[in-house]
Amino acid sequence: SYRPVPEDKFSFGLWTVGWQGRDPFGDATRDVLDPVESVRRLGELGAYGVTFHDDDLIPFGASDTDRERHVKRFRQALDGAGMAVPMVTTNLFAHPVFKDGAFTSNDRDVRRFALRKTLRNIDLAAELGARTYVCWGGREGSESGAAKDVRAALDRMKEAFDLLGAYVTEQGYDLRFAVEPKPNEPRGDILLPTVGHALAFIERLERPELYGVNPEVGHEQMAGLSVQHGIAQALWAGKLFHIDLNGQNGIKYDQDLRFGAGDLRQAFWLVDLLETAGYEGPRHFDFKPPRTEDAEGVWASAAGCMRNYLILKERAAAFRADPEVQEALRSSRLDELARPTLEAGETPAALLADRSAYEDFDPDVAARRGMAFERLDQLAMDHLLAAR
Ligand code: GLT
Ligand code: MN
Ligand code: MN
Ligand code: MN
Repeated sequence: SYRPVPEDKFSFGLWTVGWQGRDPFGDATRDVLDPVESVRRLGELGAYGVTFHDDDLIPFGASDTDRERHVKRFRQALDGAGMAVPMVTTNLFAHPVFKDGAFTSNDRDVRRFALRKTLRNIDLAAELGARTYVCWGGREGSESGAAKDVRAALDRMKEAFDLLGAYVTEQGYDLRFAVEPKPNEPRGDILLPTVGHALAFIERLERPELYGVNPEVGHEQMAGLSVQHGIAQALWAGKLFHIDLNGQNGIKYDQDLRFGAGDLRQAFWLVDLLETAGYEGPRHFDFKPPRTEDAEGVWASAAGCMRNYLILKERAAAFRADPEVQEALRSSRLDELARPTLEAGETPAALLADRSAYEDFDPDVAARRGMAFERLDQLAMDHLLAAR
């Protein structure tokens, strides 16, 4: 059965099911959704956790008393539904003050305000037991060349992340940061546009171990990149702290479709990767139920995300378990790729002395060997389509 259970570690952002359908061309098509209702419904559907931006829970500018009231109701809803808060994030993009960015706004006072807004919400994240703090810098970027000195902006970005890292360390919070890349939208070009850019940036920080990435399926695809490759490299670097699962059809606006919609084959390989690489974090959905849907359509869309993950998980496991697939993998020499190219302790001199590696190696013979990838991929296709 494809019924989600808490052990599956499915989580949803309050802003996903709560999206009212406002887009650049049209007004909201759905009513405001009470976070308390979202917690209850998601729990009933089988999710184990919810995530949120400060402003999803506590309206921007709310008084301290209102803030406490919102948090208290939310806590009660979590307890009632047995739901966790694995991740929290900051809204540094909706209010007009962030029109030129937050951590990298040209305006210094805006940058200081953004840091304070983030620190305040980190306290709440720690209080609610979150282990990951996502930073999506959607407004950090530009539409024109002279508007942003990118090297200076990266200095400011580093300054911000270093400060956040120092803060959680001082406070003793068990919280790590996950940078979420996106190539464009809402800015013409966003800083840290892909997983690769983010991974390189992290290594320049004071405490790199505190930072990883939160890749979003559709965001890599918007850049025309392979999600499977990006996520695999993040895993290889030990940096896949969190993930935003959704669907996207190629290089166009950020579609945020439910997981499994859009590029189904990439979704299949992604699930195969997460399930075989030992990723233990939340399977977090960051999607937008299309604005054509009413309230029931929203819950159908959320349920579809989890159902599709479970179907793909089953299909990927069947693929890996199939003896014919295992044989095909050997024919494609995947086992050989896993073997180091040099013998243990082999030196450059030893390689130079190995005549079989060069003088006696016949590139023309090796070039004639087929890789047998087509048969292998068809087996995957058969499993994906449940034709085997
Ligand atoms: C916003 C964005 C997402 C980010 C969220 C975290 S907010 O909806 O489109 O991709 O993950 O800030
Ligand atoms: Mn996202
Ligand atoms: Mn998106
Ligand atoms: Mn999104």
